[in-house]
Amino acid sequence: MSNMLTLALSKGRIFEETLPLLKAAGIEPIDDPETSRKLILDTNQPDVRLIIVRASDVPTYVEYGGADMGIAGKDVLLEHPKAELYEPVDLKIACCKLMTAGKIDEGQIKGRLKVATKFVESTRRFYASQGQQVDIIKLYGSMELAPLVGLADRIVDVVDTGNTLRANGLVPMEHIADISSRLVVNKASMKMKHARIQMFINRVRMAIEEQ
Ligand code: PRT
Ligand code: MG
Repeated sequence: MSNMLTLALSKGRIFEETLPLLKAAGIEPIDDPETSRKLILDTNQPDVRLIIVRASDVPTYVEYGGADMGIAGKDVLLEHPKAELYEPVDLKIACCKLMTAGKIDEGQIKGRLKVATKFVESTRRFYASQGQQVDIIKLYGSMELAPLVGLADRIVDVVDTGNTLRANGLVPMEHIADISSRLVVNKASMKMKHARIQMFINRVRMAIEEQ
């Protein structure tokens, strides 16, 4: 299906915030991923389809050609530093900050800092840039729990309102990076389907400027 254009994205906030941009590019999904169990969504354009994947799998699908394009948070892309991808557009959606956080009353930390996170690459680079040696503990979710039960001293996570940290007695500490979602494109697709992808990029860029 070489004339098919496939866009990979995750459901939830990225899907919701991408819909208006897709609409501006003339693309409207026929199924709703929140109610449908389908992982391949047809659109009003017979040669454009959406695939629904885990947020952290988007770079993998796009790099290896399972999708021509994808939408992924910069936090996710930073965990794939060697991925062979083009990243032509900052969509300025699903914005948040990558931060360190710890307990409000953490007191003196003895020995080497233990940091729990699913963002191992960004965490390693951040503390290396500070010249600080830390032990990184890889988790897949609910990072806020780690300091509360003594698994780690600090966490690195994305923060939006800060409500989740506050609800768990944690405070944001250091700012690591501003995060937003990016359009990523497979390198071979960019050559083979150049006109259509460039048209999509242009329409999405115009929609972002109008927002
Ligand atoms: O669930 P899964 O493991 O598949 O992936 P995911 O949880 O990363 O996906 P999803 O859909 O939750 O997030 C997709 C992308 O949205 C992320 O990669 C970020 O780029 C972006 N984004 C923007 C966020 C947030 N804001 C955000 N607040 N991703 C997650 N959060 C979580 C955060 O981890 C914490 O648990 O929301 C909580 C904090 O929110 P506040 O408002 O309480 O600070
Ligand atoms: Mg999630």
